[in-house]
Amino acid sequence: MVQAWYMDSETTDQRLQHHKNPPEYISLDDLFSKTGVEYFKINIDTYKTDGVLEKLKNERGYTYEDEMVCSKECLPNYEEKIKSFYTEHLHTDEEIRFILDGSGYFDVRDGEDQWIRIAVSKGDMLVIPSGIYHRFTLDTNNYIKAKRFFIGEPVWLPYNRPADEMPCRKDYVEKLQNGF
Ligand code: KMT
Ligand code: NI
Repeated sequence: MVQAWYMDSETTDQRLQHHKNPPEYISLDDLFSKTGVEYFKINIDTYKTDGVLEKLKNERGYTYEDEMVCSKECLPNYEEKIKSFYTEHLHTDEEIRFILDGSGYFDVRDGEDQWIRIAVSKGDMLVIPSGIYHRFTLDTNNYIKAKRFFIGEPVWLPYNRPADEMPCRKDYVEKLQNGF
């Protein structure tokens, strides 16, 4: 079961859990209503034939997909990449990730600017909305393999915070205020 929780503000290793004391979990329903982040459970053993992922892709118009592996061995410029993933940023499009293997943390800001940490592993699919401030880190397993999806030609460009004047950010803030 995927878990999400509010983070502490300790500056220790980003790969640790960073629970508050005591831990403060957030349900997937609350995660969606507070941030617009969507979660889908995909059966890792049957997804190639069961039609669930195919239906999602068709409904949402995901026309592009590729796979990425994050580990010391597989990623060129590993340390630099990891640093840029963990720098708070937003995108002009959704960030869609389906975890095939390994694990990691996606951190997203809620409407009160608090970090929520989402622990993803095999079979978890996340849709992080355009315009939300977020970041990614590996956990202490130091390994994740994920499919990335995109509507049309992929644009992976991160815009580091502050990016408050960008139209996608303004659209997102409006949705935060009016509901997703
Ligand atoms: C991103 O954009 O932050 C990433 O792709 C991180 C790795 S995907 C599991
Ligand atoms: Ni991103």
